[in-house]
Amino acid sequence: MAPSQKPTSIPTLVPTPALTQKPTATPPTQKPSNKPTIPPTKNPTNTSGNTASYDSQFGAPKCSSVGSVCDTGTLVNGRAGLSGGQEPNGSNTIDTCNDGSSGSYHSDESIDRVVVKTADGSDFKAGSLVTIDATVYAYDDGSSDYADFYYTSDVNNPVWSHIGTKQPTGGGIQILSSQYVVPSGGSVTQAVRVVFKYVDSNSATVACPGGAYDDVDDVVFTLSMGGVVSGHDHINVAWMKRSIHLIHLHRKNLFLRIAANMPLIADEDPN
Ligand SMILES: [Ca+2]
Ligand SMILES: [Ca+2]
Ligand SMILES: [Ca+2]
Repeated sequence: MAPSQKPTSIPTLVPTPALTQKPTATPPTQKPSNKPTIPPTKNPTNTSGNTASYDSQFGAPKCSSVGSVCDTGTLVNGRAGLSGGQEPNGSNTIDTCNDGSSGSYHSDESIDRVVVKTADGSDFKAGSLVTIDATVYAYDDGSSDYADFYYTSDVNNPVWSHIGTKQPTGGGIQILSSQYVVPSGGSVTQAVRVVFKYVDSNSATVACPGGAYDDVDDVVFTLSMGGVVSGHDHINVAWMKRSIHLIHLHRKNLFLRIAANMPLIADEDPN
């Protein structure tokens, strides 16, 4: 049978609008349970991944609990005074060093994130090999920018030791890394510093260069104090307590036998 109408020679320009019918699927019928599921545990069992929080006493991000990682997250994003990218709590330095305030966010230099972590995944302690990853924004093609890495083992009176200097291989977001070994004999809190600087005529490698495009960000983290928390030491303490208890029992047994005028028996099990 032939169609009654001739198709039009000009197709319509606009497709028909979307379907107007409601979906036919049945709506959810179940009532939610009265009792919620088991509440979450109070403390996460894996404490190794720490996100830093701003410490107003130090003026910088700090990881207060012991772990193998200390991550600033977004706490150091941008630079103090930077147009469009004001660093929260800038300058984020544990001393009086200040950021430069020239330029604009993600056109000029900034350190946006710093992650400090042990190379072997164990908790921070004296002797740990530590990796510092600095996420930076490099100006232009990055060829005029340098990242200087520092550490201090005295956060209350910081003297910064230079670890190394890295240059970005391109412009924009880059991750620059350096490693150092946590010295022994320092305090339970330690700190690292990243300086990201625009190199001009006076750009010495100093812990606070003070250039107009320079960003300085510190991270404070906490060491595990060895002897107190390791599993072996718990076992040793338990073993020593039991040994002392057994010696006391032996002595008591000995005195009782002497008092009762009984023969002394060597190596008797006091239990
Ligand atoms: Ca800063
Ligand atoms: Ca400061
Ligand atoms: Ca920064």
